[in-house]
Amino acid sequence: MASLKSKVSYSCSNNNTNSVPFSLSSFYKKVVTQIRFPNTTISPPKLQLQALGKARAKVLLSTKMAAGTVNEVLPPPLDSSSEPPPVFDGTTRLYISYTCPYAQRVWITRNCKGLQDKIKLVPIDLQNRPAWYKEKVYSANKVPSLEHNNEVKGESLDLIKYIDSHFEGPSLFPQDPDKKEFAEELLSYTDTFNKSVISSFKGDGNEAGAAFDYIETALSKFGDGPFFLGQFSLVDIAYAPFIERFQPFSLEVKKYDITAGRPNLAAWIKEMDKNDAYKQTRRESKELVEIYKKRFTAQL
Ligand SMILES: N[C@@H](CCC(=O)N[C@@H](CS)C(=O)NCC(=O)O)C(=O)O
Repeated sequence: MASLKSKVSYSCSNNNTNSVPFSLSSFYKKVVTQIRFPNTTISPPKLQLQALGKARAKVLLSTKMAAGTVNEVLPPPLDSSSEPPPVFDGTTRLYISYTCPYAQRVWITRNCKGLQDKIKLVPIDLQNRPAWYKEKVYSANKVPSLEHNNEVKGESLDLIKYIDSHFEGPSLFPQDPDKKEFAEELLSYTDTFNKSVISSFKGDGNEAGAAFDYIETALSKFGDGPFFLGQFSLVDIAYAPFIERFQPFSLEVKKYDITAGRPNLAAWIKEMDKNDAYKQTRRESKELVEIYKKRFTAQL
């Protein structure tokens, strides 16, 4: 007997019901524990629709959508030949680049909160950037930026907090004061962490081990892993796009396994790999390694 539970991903909770911190969790649990399917050759989505009937299927699909589990058709990037979108027409737009880790943080947050219908993705080709992006949208000319309520805001760490607090969907920031304080510490450490690792990739030193040790220790701070703060949060989102790049590059080019001797980090990566909202934002690690090779190997 395959239960629906194995087919529905709790994108933000990673199928780990113990870590589901959100009000939606009890709803998910109710839905998934009520419905079971016999083994069959029918593909899972079809099977789900048939077995559920229209009304319940609708509930399930919207649940999957809210949890970021429905695969979105991603729009092609806009380049110098593209017309600008009708900026400030009331649409909320998230300008990203598909390969930018900073933009990815905001994209994951949007998916995790189930805001696919509320926040429109506008990918930009940074290599062939449209002039209107700087002129009409975001004068800093970087991604990510968010067009919302007739304003455009930038800076990924500010944006993930902004989206978490200004939009519906499960809260991605802890309530507990100790965890809140540690969340801020971890968020402000992200730049130092990235710089240390990247400088070691450039061959400037050997700070990467210490930076990964910091993460390993942070992951055990409250003893309620696998996430930084027990529950999945903005902190996991802030680190994920970078660790996603550092791990394969380090292994392939530096012959250094960042998870060796770091069981908490290994468990965190494994858990993050199950997160559908995050998975939809990921690129092939081969592509990411190639980008880093171009950026760093010339300097090695
Ligand atoms: N501190 C910014 C960094 C954003 C950033 O550097 N984005 C890169 C792409 S990954 C960018 O837009 N670069 C274009 C440029 O610097 O011209 C944030 O956290 O959002």
